[in-house]
Amino acid sequence: MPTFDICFSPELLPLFTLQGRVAVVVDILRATSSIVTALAQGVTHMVPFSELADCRAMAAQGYLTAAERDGRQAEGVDLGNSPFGYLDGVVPVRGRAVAITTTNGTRALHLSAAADEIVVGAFLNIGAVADHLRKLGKDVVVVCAGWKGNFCLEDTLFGGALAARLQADFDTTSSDATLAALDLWQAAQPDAAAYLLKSSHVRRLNHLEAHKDMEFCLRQDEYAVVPVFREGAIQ
Ligand code: 3SL
Repeated sequence: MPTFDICFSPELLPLFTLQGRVAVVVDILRATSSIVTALAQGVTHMVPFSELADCRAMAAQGYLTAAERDGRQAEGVDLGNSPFGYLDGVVPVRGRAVAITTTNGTRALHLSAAADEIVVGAFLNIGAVADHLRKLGKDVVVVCAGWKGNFCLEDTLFGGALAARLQADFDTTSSDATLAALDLWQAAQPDAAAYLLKSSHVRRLNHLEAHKDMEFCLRQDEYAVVPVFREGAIQ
């Protein structure tokens, strides 16, 4: 039976062997939720950057640019990091390519480069991701983007929710990280959104009046897309 493990922070990645495994990169608030939403809305592909200047420069090649720093849209780009940027029609996105940079999410994608496949996960596409992982049948590591290297509740909660969906097909009992995330997911029931109100990132987003984003990012199975990061692009 393939194994299921969770890396609570990108800083812990040196302790994991990604080769031979599938990495599911997750940044529930909000990078991977926005990427999943963007591709579900007809964005052709996205190129993640670590540096703001590299992201901005892609405008010259016809890309839309999306950038967040400290929870706010960066200067001089088309979109921030809210999933609603891809839904509200203010910037038409269908058929466009997007260059994106965020504080933690795009960094976690790049740091997972050694994995056999890098899947972009969110509550919004959790069922589709689970089906995809069952088909691949390989060992899985959920890579939590966290916040500036720290553990965060919402990404860990996603790890627990995904493990709960895969318990029949994967070994979810050999890793203490997975066991802890499964317990956290149980503790968060019956209302994971209410549970997450106490998380530091939700407090940060509330401060930025992004409560609507938080509620949206916690919806499960909204989209069937399974974005994969390969050869520099997510599609
Ligand atoms: O750090 C990130 O990658 C972002 O998702 C953070 S925020 O939700 O836009 O504040």
